[in-house]
Amino acid sequence: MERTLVIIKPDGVQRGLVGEIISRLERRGLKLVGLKFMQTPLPLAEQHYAVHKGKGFYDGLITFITASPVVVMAWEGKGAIEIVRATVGPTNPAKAAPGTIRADLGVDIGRNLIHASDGPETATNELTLWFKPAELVDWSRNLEPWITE
Ligand code: D4T
Repeated sequence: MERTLVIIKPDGVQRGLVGEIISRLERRGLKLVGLKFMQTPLPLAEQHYAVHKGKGFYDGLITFITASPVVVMAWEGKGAIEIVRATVGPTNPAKAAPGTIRADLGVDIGRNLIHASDGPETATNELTLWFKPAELVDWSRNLEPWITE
């Protein structure tokens, strides 16, 4: 079953949107398999956003992501990566469709509330970066047949 990394960024935590965001992913039918609340160490932030190093928004992005605690989660489900990306909406909340987390709760690309892995390889790498193996939990939901055929 596919797994993906989701981070509620400092703006989501500061604005008290943790419950709302988790609730939307839960109600979608995805299964939570990892969850922690933490202050992001600078080296971890730099590794996570290494692909953006040198871009105009990079310094601000690193300052932002390390400014305040985040909620880090692993979600599991059939097609979980794509489903989470669609639920979250595109990077810029101003361009996101109503109904997505970023459109409904945000307005600014630099305060877009949430991170979600963008593909299978990224998901694997990011889950390894943010979670120790023992922090990811295998468990069964009795209602699984009512969510996935
Ligand atoms: P993350 O990685 O935060 O889920 O965002 P996305 O996957 O949707 O988008 P991204 O990697 O392209 O951008 C990472 C992060 O940088 C911020 N950003 C991005 C910004 O502040 N200004 C910009 O012009 C861009 C492109 C927002 C998300």
